[in-house]
Order: sequence, then structure tokens, then C-alpha cells
Amino acid sequence: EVDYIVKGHIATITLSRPERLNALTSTLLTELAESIEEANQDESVRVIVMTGEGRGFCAGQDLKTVQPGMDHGEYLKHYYHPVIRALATTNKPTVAAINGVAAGAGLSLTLACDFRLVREDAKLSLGFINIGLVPDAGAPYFLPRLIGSAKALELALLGDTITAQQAYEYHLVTKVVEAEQFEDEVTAFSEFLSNRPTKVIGYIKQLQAASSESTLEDMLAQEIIYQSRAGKTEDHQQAVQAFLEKKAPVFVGR
Ligand code: LHQ
Repeated sequence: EVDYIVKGHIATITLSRPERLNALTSTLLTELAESIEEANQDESVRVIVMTGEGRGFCAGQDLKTVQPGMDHGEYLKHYYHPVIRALATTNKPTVAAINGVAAGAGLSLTLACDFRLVREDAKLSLGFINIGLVPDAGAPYFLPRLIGSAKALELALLGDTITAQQAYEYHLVTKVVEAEQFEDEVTAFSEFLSNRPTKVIGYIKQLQAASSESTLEDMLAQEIIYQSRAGKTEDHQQAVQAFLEKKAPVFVGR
């Protein structure tokens, strides 16, 4: 239910149940967590892209699998949380390529990524409230941090479907891309990222992740540690040399 391919330095993970708008099942979620872990471990991978097959990105949990008597909390713990943790803790840059509708936990998956590229005609909806549920799969953590608590609460309480353009105005997505350009733009963006200083990208991510729970003094201490590490990378040393020689830097990710 998940396709995984590595091309050059880019791992592309495709949610693949197109007849149901890639609605999530326990099998799909298990495979998704394994794919993210595989990309995370593979040293040749410098970018992780997640996208959907067919006309949708992901319609959230497959509601046909929701049984009476099922404990949603336990389900989250077993199937969703490993995916969200894997996305949120990888040191590699992650891109959600939102090729079509993203609803419920389908939208939540994208919030745990570093970048969201969205097709101009894709619709986004938190949606949970419309079926009497709270937002989940990391959304209560990520959404207020991404767009501020007022807008986050509004989307959660109203459950509205918003357009790609609105999502951009709310600072929810990185970029809105014309439909015909979408695949080329995802490739170009991922290739650009894959040629950046990958190790330092990981440091930047770890440093920023530390920020939400820290004081200024904590963060000043953290930046000493990370800049000291960044300063010792091959990419930094080579890029300074290239600058002085008026050449373009070539980053190897180390
Ligand atoms: C679907 C689904 C779907 C099954 C479309 N399931 N078939 C939940 C429970 C437990 C524990 C943990 O956490 C969660 C997390 C959650 O994600 S809850 C939120 C679940 N998702 C939703 O409530 C969204 C439901 N879907 C929709 O609102 C619409 O389908 C959207 C806005 C996604 C797309 O609308 P359209 O583009 O108009 O497509 P459609 O509605 O015609 O859907 C196409 C087909 O896909 C259709 O099947 P059919 O046999 O009639 O062609 C839908 O029934 C099916 N489908 N979402 N979540």
C-alpha cells in the first residue's frame, strides 16, 4: 500500500490506495513507518519526499476500517505515532508533495514534514470535527506551531475545507504550484535540497526542534554546540574555499 523508490539521492514514498484517495489503513501505516525508517537509514538518501498516487494525497483514516468498540487512542499509539515520530525526528529534509486532497490524518502527515508543496487545485481539511473527533497524528502539536494558535483552533473547530491559496496565506504550505508544473517542480525542489549540505540541514533541524522548549540561554548554549559541529564539516570548509575562489560550492552532505 506504499511504494518506495530511491532515485539518485531522493527517496520517494508514495501512498498507494488511489481508489480510496489513499485513505490510511493499519497496513499502509506500518509500511509507511518502515519506508521512512529505511530512507532515514540509507546513507545515499539526502531528501525524503512523500506523495499520493492518483487524484488525492490522502483522505485520512479509512473510515470503512473504523469498527464500533475500537479504541482510537490505542490505534493512534500503534499505527500513527511511529510514522509521526519517524517523520519528525529524521535529520534529513522531508517534503510533502500534496498532489490532491489532504484531509484528517492525511493533512496531519504533511504537518510533520519540513516542506509542503501543494498543487493549486488541491483542497486541505482538518475535518476531524466533522466526524466528532479531535485532530490527531501530531496535528495538535504541529499546527499551532506552524500557523499560530488562533488560526489553528479555527481550522480545528470549524473543520473547513480550504484551498491551496488559502493554505499559503495562512503560512501552512511552502509553495502553491500550477497543476501542469507540479511533478517537475517537486523534482526540481527535491533535487535542489538533495545537493545542499545534508549534515548541516540535520543540525539546523535539531537546533530548531530544541527551541520550542528552551530559554534564550539554553539556545545560545545549543548553537555553540551545533555551530562547532557545522564548522568541522567538509561542506562548510569546502564552501568557504569555493567562495574565496569565486566558485560555486559543491556539497557532498558530509
Ligand atoms: C474514503 C475516505 C475515507 C474511506 C474518501 N475512508 N473512504 C480516525 C479514526 C481512528 C483512529 C485514528 O485517527 C483517525 C484519523 C482520521 O483521519 S479521522 C478523518 C478521516 N477522514 C475524513 O473524515 C475525510 C473523509 N473524506 C472526505 O471528506 C472526502 O472524501 C474528501 C474531502 C477527502 C474528498 O472529497 P471528494 O474529492 O469529493 O471525493 P469523494 O468524497 O467522492 O471520495 C472518493 C471515494 O473515496 C469515495 O468512495 P466511492 O466508493 O463513493 O467512490 C469515498 O467514500 C472514498 N473515501 N475518504 N477517509
